[in-house]
Amino acid sequence: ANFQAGEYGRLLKRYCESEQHCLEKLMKDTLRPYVPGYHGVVQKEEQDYNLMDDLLAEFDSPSIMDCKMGSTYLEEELTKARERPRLRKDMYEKMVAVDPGAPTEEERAQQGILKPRYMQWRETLSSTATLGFRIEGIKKADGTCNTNFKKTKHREQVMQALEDFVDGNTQILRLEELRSVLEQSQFFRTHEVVGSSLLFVHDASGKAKVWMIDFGKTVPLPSPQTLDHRTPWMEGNREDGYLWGLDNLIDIFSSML
Ligand code: 4IP
Ligand code: MN
Repeated sequence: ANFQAGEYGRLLKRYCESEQHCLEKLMKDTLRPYVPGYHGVVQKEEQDYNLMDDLLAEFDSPSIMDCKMGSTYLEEELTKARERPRLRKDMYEKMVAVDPGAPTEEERAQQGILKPRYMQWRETLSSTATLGFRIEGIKKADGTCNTNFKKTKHREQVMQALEDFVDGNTQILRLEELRSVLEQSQFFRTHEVVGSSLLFVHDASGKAKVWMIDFGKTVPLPSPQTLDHRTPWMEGNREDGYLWGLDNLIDIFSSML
């Protein structure tokens, strides 16, 4: 597994160098209140971990939702797949399990697909391609867990899942505030943020918070390049659509409440 419980409301996440670098920089950025507190690298049974705050520690039977924001694969993965194409049998199998008709004839013959092809297919199957974000999973206070959102694509379907998660706790979050902090953040301007999620947490007491998590594929841009995170992606521009996705998410939330 990727996680282990730590002490004092902290947890250990399997070490990833990009994530370490991001969290270190984020501790000094205006985004700090929106990311898990970071406490450095620790070793346990020969394995390195990033030590960070357990975001759930301050909640009582929390409901949790993970939304993956913006694009899900790095441009570098496209280049790699072109230079050294590597057929992924595991991804082919995951694709067939969801939609037996999805692979092309060639892919069927190879029983394998390239990673960017799989990632792009996942984006168009879900709401990522049209709304710039997708729901990955929801765990409710009563213990029920739903990770079956691979085909949750249309605005109405997304809204229904969000309504189910919010469960009348309308106070849920201050997403506009997060958006304006993102728009001001030096870190955000200078990084390609891929495969990162927003973690929403609320509990029966009415307490509700949102954090940015998962920085394994968040990488610094060569200076002086910056991103606005809204311009449509074109190969080479490295735009990730993060704020475009957040705009849509805010829009859907506001039409619900
Ligand atoms: C997974 O596909 C996720 O996209 C992972 O992203 C990704 O890991 C996996 O790639 C890919 O197989 P499913 O969600 O459809 O199972 P995340 O870790 O953000 O959930 P990467 O390595 O891109 O972060 P592989 O290459 O690890 O299998
Ligand atoms: Mn990952």
